[in-house]
Amino acid sequence: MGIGLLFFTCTQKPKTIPKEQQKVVKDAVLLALQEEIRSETLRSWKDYKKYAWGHDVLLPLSKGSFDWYKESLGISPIDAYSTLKVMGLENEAREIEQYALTMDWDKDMYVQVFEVNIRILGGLLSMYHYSGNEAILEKARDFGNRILPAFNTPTGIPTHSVNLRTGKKAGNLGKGKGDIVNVAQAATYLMEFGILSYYTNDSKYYQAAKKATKAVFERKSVIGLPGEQINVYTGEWEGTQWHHLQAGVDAYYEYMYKSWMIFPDPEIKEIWEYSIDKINTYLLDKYEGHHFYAIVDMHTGKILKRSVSLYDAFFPAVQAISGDIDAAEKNQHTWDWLWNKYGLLPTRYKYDEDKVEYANSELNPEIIESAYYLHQITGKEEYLDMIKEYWNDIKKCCKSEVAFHAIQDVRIMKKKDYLATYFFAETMKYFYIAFSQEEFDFNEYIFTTEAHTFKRSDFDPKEAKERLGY
Ligand code: DMJ
Repeated sequence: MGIGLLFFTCTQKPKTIPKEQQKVVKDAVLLALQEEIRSETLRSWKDYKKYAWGHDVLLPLSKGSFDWYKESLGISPIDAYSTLKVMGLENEAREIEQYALTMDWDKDMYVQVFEVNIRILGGLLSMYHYSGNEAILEKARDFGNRILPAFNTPTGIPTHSVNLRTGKKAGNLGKGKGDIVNVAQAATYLMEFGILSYYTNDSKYYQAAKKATKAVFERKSVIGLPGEQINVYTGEWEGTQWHHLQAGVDAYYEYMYKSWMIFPDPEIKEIWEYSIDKINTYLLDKYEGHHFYAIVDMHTGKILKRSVSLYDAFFPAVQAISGDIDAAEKNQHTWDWLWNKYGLLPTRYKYDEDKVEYANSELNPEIIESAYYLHQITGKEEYLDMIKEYWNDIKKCCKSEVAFHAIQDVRIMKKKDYLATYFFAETMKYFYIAFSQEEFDFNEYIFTTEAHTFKRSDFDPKEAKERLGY
């Protein structure tokens, strides 16, 4: 301890920094973090362009690229657009807009309806939202029309895949065996399809999405829970008879609440109110001081497996925005506890055995997203501190010479050669807006499950009722 400090400590009351100056100090820290996120995003984006331009995914360790299907759908750029726009990276965003205009969706390829809806349709709609470019809206409409035939099934639940050229549907079980999709694949369309209906003044998209959501909801068990996997032709629950709010179900619940925030369809609100009550009754598992949401039997509500996946960390955000702050905070603290145990979240963790079931971690955004919502809604500094810590850990474990990389095993921080497209769409966006101050007003925006950004005020509730037809 220096003499000056000793003297100070013993003889004077510690000086309190005046309020005004405190704000300046805090702002400077946030400003620096925000700038760091922006420059790391730009660095990663330049790396994508250098090594993977025109392809779906950047492989950062091998400095290569990867396409989901036989031809690229430009998933990384379309996913990245709204984030670059939020960060004010105008030249980069404009370049993607030009690129999207060159995309021809007339491809003889089967694509996964759920994945391309949240990434491509959502990305294009957000691009239209920001640019006002009608040709981009046409690209979105064309894409929407090409995946819409998937919904033409006896239940109204879309098939797993659809051919972009022919509209032919394909299951994931092979010829003649039917088609089973999980609940998220069945019913995560209300936002993108609702927004497409709003912008095109054609209700058919929202109506298809709503029919699919209702088809899942109406097949709930006697205790009011849906299952996990459903046959789109027969409407029968297949496989495990499990229910949970993890990967494979997650965004079904997310869209029930969030879509209602911009398109106040009373039927969807009713479904949400019914469903959240069942989640709280059956899935919430208070276990050794933590609030987990377990895997339960859809018919009895009995807990079958005490295991969580990192995707479930989306839920505190939905709890917070729908008004259950207490539940949201307890849930977020559980996730934060798990993060601190490993320094990142493992994909699956069995909490009654303290066992990592799937050790990979792929720069997923959910825990950051929920901390951001909680910081905005409660104003509590602890959530901002969590986000700072997540950023430091990601920097420490995942920053590469080329962009960032995923992790194969969080227990030994073994690297994985992959940079998921949502890193651009979601992860860096949530960090950036969490560290931003006046420039980004949380209350003005709504985010899709892929964090594509829309101003709430863009959607007039009266117009929405007309255009979406509810
Ligand atoms: C994203 O692609 C979407 O948020 C999806 O709904 C599930 N989670 C991934 C990222 O983890």
